Amino acid sequence: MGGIVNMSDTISSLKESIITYNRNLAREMATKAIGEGIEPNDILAGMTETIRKIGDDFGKGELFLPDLVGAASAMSEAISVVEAEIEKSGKEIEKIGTVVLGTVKGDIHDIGKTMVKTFLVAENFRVIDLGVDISSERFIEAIEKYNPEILALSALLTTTIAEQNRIIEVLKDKGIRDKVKVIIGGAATTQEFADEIGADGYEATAARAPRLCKTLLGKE
Ligand code: B12
Repeated sequence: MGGIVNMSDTISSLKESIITYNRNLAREMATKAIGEGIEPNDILAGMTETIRKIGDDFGKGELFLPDLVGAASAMSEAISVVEAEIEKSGKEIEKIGTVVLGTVKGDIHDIGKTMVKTFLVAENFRVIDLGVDISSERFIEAIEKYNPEILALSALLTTTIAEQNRIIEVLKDKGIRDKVKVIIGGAATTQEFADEIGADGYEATAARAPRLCKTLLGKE
């Protein structure tokens, strides 16, 4: 009984830490939530709801860029705790496949992308996370180096989704389009856009990325 009360208390405090840009509290509450056995999925979902609300308020002109930076920084801190926990419990079993992941050029949003990594690692994929603002050249280099089955591209801005399209075009030009399955995601993308640019897959949430990857690899 107490568990349920604590659980919602901890998640509330975690959300509060994002609203108040309190990195220390974010770290502390994420650690506590894990200690209480709350599923990573639920921890991440709670924080996602909060940061989206902050984004909406920013969109309405009620909050400003430093607010987004502060909230994102607290959220990143909490995600790193969740990720470390997942890696710690990661079993040394054979990986399902390799995914090269990054946020496209011109775009520095990394929270959603990092969540995709977290869920994929939890489901036993090897993930090469290139980071943010990644040019098509760097994606190509990574494909040559790591030989991944999947290339995962994140984009949050209506201006940077064009870069997802461009990367697919570059893969075609280089004659390596058939070497990798390309999946896309991020707030500015849709299934329609994925179809339009000829991506192999799209998902609206990070939690569903592993299932998408397994399906594309015929492993489910
Ligand atoms: C935090 C934030 C920032 C932070 C980012 C910090 C960081 N470390 O990431 C900072 C302050 C740096 C920032 C900057 C800017 N931002 Co900003 N930002 C946001 C905000 C509030 C939250 C984004 C976020 O982290 N969401 C939470 C995560 C979990 O969600 P997500 O990224 O969508 O990812 C989920 C799914 O999409 C999916 N997913 C993500 N990637 C992938 C990939 C694959 C392959 C798959 C399968 C799934 C998947 O999984 C995730 C979880 O389920 C959004 C608002 C919003 N509603 O999204 C605005 C928002 C995206 N930003 C916006 C803008 C305008 C900007 C700036 C241009 C502001 C400015 N004037 O300078 C700059 C651009 C900088 C740049 N060049 O990239 C606009 C975009 C508008 C548009 N239509 O293009 C938004 C929508 C805010 C708004 N309402 O106006 N931003």
